[in-house]
Parts: sequence; structure tokens; C-alpha cells
Amino acid sequence: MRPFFSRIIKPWLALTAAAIVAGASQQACTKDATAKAPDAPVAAEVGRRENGVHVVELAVTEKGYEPSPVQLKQGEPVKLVVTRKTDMTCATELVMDEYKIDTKLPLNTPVEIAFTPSQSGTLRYGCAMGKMIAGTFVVE
Ligand SMILES: [Cu+2]
Repeated sequence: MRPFFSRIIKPWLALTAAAIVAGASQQACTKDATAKAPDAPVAAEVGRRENGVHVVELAVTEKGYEPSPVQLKQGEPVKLVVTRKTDMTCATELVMDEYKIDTKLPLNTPVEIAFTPSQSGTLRYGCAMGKMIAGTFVVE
């Protein structure tokens, strides 16, 4: 009975406990961040509103475009203020084909990019080399 318990039941108990813990933390995450659409990427609500314009500050760091994904509203004008803070990556521009944006990002200089998302869904933008380094907007 003892060896059986140790070999089979104990690992099983450990696995069950781990599954319960994982399940609980997953639920907490879902509740916090993705209450509206559990399947969509977790888009942060960031920025401020100025005269009907959604102003979003982005930085380009060693990790890429930050923050990402960012939540935008369909039909609401957006002003991105993008500051490239690193010279260590190829993300020296911001390219977003859907809105014909192709803007150079000089180092440590805030650059404004304006557009109005006209369709809901996910918008991918990135560097000039096929968006190898990329960020996303989730338009709702
Ligand atoms: Cu690149």
C-alpha cells in the first residue's frame, strides 16, 4: 500500500493541486483584463483624451514598441506620440500599411502620428522590414 501510494497517488495529488492552482490564477487573469472578450489579446486602455482626440504615447525600446497591444476606438481620432529610445534595434520607423503610415523615428525625439481607425479589429504596425519588430492596436 505504501509504495503504491507514493508512486501513483502522490504524483496524482500533486498534479491535481497544480491544475487547481493554474485554473484559479487563469480565472483571476480573465476577470481582470479580458472581461469583454476573453479570446482577444489583452489590450491596454492607455492614453488621454484631448479635444476628442485619443493621445497615446508609445516608446520604442529594446523590447520593441511599448505598450502593446493598445486599445483604440473605431471612429475616434488618434494621435500617437512615438519616442524611439534605443539605437539597438531596426525599429527606426513606424509603418502601418492600412493607414499609409510610414514615419521615421529620430532617436529621443517625440514624433506625432495621426490617424482615425475606421474599422474594428487588430491593426499591426512595425518596422520597415516587414514588421519584424511589431506592435498592435486592438480597435473596438
Ligand atoms: Cu526590422
